[in-house]
Amino acid sequence: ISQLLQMATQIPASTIAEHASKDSCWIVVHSKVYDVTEFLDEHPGGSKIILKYAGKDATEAYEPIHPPDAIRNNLAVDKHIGEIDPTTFVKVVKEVTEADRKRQALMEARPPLDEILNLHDFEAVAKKVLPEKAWAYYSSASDDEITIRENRAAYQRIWFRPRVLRDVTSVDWSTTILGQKSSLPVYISATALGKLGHPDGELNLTRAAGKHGVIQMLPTLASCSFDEIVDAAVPDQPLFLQLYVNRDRNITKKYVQHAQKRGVKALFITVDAPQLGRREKDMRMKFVGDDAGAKVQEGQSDIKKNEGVARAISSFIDPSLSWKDIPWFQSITSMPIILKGIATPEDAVMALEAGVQGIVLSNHGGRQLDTSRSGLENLVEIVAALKKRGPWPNPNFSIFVDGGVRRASDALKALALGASAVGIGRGFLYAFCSYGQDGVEKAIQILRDEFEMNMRLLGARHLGELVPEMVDASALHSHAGLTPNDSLYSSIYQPLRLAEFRDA
Ligand code: PPY
Repeated sequence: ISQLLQMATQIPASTIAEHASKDSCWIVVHSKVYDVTEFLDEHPGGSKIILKYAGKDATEAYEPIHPPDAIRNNLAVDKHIGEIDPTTFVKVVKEVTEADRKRQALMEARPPLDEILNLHDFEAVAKKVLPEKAWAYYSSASDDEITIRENRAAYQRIWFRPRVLRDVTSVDWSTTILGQKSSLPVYISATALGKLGHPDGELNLTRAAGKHGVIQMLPTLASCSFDEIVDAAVPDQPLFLQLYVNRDRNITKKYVQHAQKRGVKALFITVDAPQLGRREKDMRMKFVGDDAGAKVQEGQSDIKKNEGVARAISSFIDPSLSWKDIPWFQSITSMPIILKGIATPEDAVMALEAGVQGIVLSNHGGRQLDTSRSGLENLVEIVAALKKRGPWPNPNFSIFVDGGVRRASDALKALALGASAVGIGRGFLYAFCSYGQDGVEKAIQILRDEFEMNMRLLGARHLGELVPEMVDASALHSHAGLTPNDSLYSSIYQPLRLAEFRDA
């Protein structure tokens, strides 16, 4: 009741403006007034960025990075001051910059959707139309970005061995993933901060997935709130959840149990990010321009300096997470548990023995440990190790692969080698950044067409007919030839020179 009373209090803009310092800092988000003075030092993105909006409406800056309910949930009720008096409210109109104008013109000049032929096309369009900081955050990978490029290259080292004369009039690429029907052997993998790239954020994915029978894995760090996304799903639309484990296990417990109550079908615990990798494209953004991303960390002496969007908000993730925690997760939920970010047979066997329902062979889209191998390369060794441990395929233990998947042919290679399904993160993200929900629907349609053609040409009428003999993976472990260039190093390396004549 006291909250209702407070929220009913109408506060004139002039009063809010009086609280514009670090000694008393009020901000407005979605017409509500909050006292964030004591929260300033706790803000994962630093205090500077909040102080920029002290005494003002912060909605525009808040929206892309936070779910709508984040402030209400994180701030004690007595800091919810009331509602802004609408008669005094002057909406902060964001200044239209030259970059905004350029982006708008590019949006209008985008290729029509029917000229988009593959998932790479979405990336090319997104690269041009996204705000610089969004592109830097989404596209960046760690260190020299070797692994992100290797993720693609690995698929090129596998060759098909197609079978012929099999009457491929009808082919079927539908499947079940963790017991849930899926029209594709592909799920939408979690990517964070969707509103950096499109005002509807992750909802673009949810709506397209619901319409076409595809499963979406919701990210812990979505821009939309968890409930908003679940509410946008059609009845019985299966959703999975990606989990970053909070240092405060009570927060994690509540989140997981709420997800289960709302019908989420599987929990993918991220295990490859005890600390966030250094994504230098994202970090460089600090030096560009003079607004939020540039100044967030200015003047702070701690580790948040120089960190870009991702690292600035990652401090809640618990680096102490260990195998010992798995029984706890099993005790708080009956959802299937999948460990996302397994990279060795040793850990795959430990996961099996821990009694989880599956693993994702992933290197986090090349964003964590650089020069770690591709999930595809690890798949071959991991399947071999698991085969020694019991029945194969194991109906109670699924292997997924993500990283670098852009074509149905990529997925077919992973499936032939033993994966149950593959995840695509950036491919779908770029589809909605460039064309919203229509883009995602188109991406799904493209994959369908590619599955149909490739399965016919491969002689597999359904996914059960994809066998290891249909691929030649003998070059997979050979990194010579297709190893991606180290482009940063190459551009600064001074070549050796031969002896020169004196007067040359
Ligand atoms: C990533 O950027 O790779 C993520 O997994 C999401 C994220 C975003 C911000 C902080 C921590 C993780």
